[in-house]
Amino acid sequence: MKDIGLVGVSYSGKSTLFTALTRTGATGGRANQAVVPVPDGRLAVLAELERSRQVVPAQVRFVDVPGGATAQGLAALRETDALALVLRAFGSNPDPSAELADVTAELLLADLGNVEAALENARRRAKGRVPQVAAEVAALERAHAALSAERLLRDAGLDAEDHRVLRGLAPLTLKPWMLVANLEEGAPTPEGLPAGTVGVSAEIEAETAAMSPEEARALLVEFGVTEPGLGQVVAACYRALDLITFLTTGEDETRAWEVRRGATAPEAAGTIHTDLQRGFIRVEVVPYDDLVEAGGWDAAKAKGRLRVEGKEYVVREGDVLHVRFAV
Ligand SMILES: Nc1nc2c(ncn2[C@@H]2O[C@H](COP(=O)(O)OP(=O)(O)O)[C@@H](O)[C@H]2O)c(=O)[nH]1
Ligand SMILES: [Mg+2]
Repeated sequence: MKDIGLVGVSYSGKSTLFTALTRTGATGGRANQAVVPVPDGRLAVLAELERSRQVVPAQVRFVDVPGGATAQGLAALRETDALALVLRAFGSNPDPSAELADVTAELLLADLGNVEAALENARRRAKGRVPQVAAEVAALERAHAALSAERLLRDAGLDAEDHRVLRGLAPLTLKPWMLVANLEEGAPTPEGLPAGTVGVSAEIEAETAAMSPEEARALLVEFGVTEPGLGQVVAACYRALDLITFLTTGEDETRAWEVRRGATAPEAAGTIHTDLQRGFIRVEVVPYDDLVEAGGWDAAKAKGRLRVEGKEYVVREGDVLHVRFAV
């Protein structure tokens, strides 16, 4: 499961958004962590076709990092897989674009400080003329140059070797980011923010956290909150991660699984159970759209829409998989 860190200036509504997210079925974890199901319309469709008794969505974990932009807060953010930048678009004189610039500057500065320290250290070690250290220095110099020019590391054109060197530093500007505009109830997402910014009214959504789904919907409608903003936040954060989702379906359950982009069929099988990877023989694949068009797994098979793939197969977004294995 991937971690998404909430980041933003004070009073932008991070903790309020966090409370709202706990409404969507968050369970377990620590007080500042919420495990949230990822909305996926495909699951209900498959479950209906295959008469599944249960639906199990993919999950992401949101972290409301204590300490904000303090060293401790930034260290906690480094451990996450992606950041959700929460921008205040409610209350008096909101200026989410300015906030975005401020937060970006803060994260750039945090990375610059880290890279600078690592670079100094590597330069000292490079005096021993060890070739690996020279490569490390070169990578850190590239990162340093980008950050000094106020460029996010993920936009700096770094190569695989640079990424390898930087991995231990877990730079914040190398992570995928998601922008969330925290809206006045019923107000539209303000103009001027980057494409892909998701709007949500965290406070009203948080107020519904303890309500039944019906009560919650009624209150949201009353406040003119018709867009399912919270679900969009979760879905967009999940999309920002470099993941693909494959599906399994049957009478027991229809389920979404996350796997890194580029994963092979045995690796995907391993996310279901290690036995499935160890004893992997082959996988039966029907892309989701084909399965729905055919009217179910058996119908897809009868119509020749089912493919049998081996160990080299690279799983695609929306593949419905049935792993054949023997242990
Ligand atoms: N009107 C309105 N107020 C909000 C909204 N979200 C948060 N607030 C208020 O803004 C203040 C700061 O929110 P909080 O979540 O503690 O911000 P944080 O510092 O980013 O964690 C609180 O008084 C919230 O009630 C919102 O969507 N609409
Ligand atoms: Mg807070």
